[in-house]
Amino acid sequence: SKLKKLLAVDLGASSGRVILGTYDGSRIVTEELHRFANTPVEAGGHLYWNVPELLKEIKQGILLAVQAGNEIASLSVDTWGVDYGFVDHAGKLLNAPHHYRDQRVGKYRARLEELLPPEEQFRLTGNQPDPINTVYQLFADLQENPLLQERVNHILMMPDLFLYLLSGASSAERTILSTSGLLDAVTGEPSSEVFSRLGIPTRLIPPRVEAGTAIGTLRPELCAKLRCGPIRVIAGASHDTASAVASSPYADKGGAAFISCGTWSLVGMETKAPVITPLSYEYGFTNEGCSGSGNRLLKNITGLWLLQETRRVWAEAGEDLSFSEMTALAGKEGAAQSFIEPNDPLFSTPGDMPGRIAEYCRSSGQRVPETKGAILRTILDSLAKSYASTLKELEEITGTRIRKVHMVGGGIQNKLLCQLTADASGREIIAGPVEASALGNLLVQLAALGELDFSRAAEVVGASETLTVYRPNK
Ligand code: ADP
Ligand code: LRH
Repeated sequence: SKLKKLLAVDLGASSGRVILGTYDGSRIVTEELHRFANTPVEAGGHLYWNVPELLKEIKQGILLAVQAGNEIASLSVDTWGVDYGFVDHAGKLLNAPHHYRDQRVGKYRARLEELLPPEEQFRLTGNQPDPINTVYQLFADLQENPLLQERVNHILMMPDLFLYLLSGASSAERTILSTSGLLDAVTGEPSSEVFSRLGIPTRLIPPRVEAGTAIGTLRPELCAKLRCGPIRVIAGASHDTASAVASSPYADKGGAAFISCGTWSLVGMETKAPVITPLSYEYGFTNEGCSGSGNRLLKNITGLWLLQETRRVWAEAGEDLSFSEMTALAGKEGAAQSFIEPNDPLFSTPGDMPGRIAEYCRSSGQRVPETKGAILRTILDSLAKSYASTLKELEEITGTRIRKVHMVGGGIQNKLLCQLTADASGREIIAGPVEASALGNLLVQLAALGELDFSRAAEVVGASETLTVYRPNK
């Protein structure tokens, strides 16, 4: 049969990429056509997405695909959760969208939680209350600038915004919207309770679409400029984590957990329905949507962000180490002597991670790691420990025994981290794919085009990717 060629645009914090997928009916061959920085813009003490620059890079990726003679059937965009842009009544993007690490929300958090206490947010939406969530950001924006209510026609979550800028079609895709803290856990529709308590009009959310909906085609002007034929634009599993889970090669979802390992580490399981119990709340789990009908029960753990910021700070101080050099340094160290709690708020904003790690160890009465290797080992061992305890919590919450753990994402290139995770958890780790979000993005597009029955997704991933198994050392 004819080869199908598709583009996945995956906008991660460590980089954005445009990946070409070629599907022959049983395997997907991926080729990275374009990788670019996705650095938030700092202006006036605030952090924003650089939308024009990213759009330029996405177009460049499409151009590279076309110039190489590929006939592209469709494309889709996935990004991290929670962020959004405002669209005015004329259909224009209003303002630069904020990045969730921006600090404006702090001022309005107490007011929001007075109107809608955290326990109630969880009960209503299934989302773990977190000041980065859309609901917190949106409330803060509308409080800070009440005129916005009149000027804004609707919001678009970031993947939906890029799809809109590429196609002109507005949609609210479910997986990305499921990170917002705005949806009713039972109906999957905007929670009237949440919106009315916070005085936010529900009209701000465009019509919902399921993951895998063809919403339009690339704008004709753009096709003319890029000299390409019509390219379908598909709302995929637009949340990068939903895409990553969609490409996790599970044999059996029942006894398997995932660790999506990138800037964040998302540790969780697929369940049939949201798990909203006092214990899942207490342990800090959230419920998000899968492509298809399932639920992602997971915990957001501050992940390789710790390494990214450490790397940046060291580079600024004159020593530019690659991630593989950092892994090698950590590998020469013995096991960590001191541990951090990755989710401590101390580590959530950009800054001097090595300094903050020292501060954390000092104030918790632990030895302060002195060398670069020791600092890196503290980060990696702490992450592995945190994954291990989260897996135990998952077992407790769901009453299932986790027999296998699929680790996916860029972080699995850190073989030390994979092995430490196997050791700390006492479980077998199956690592792969690395570009899980892009691959999931492609799989959902193929299903939307009618080229793939999604129940075969794991089989296709298995045929396309090399998986590595890590067994726990005693
Ligand atoms: P995101 O999608 O959030 O941008 P990725 O899934 O691309 O993140 O993962 C990025 C992380 O992968 C980096 O922070 C880094 O820790 C890790 N990584 C990337 N390349 C390597 C490498 N060659 N060796 C070890 N780790 C790597
Ligand atoms: C991972 C991720 C995660 C959260 C966070 C904001 O990239 O999407 O699932 O939503 O970013």
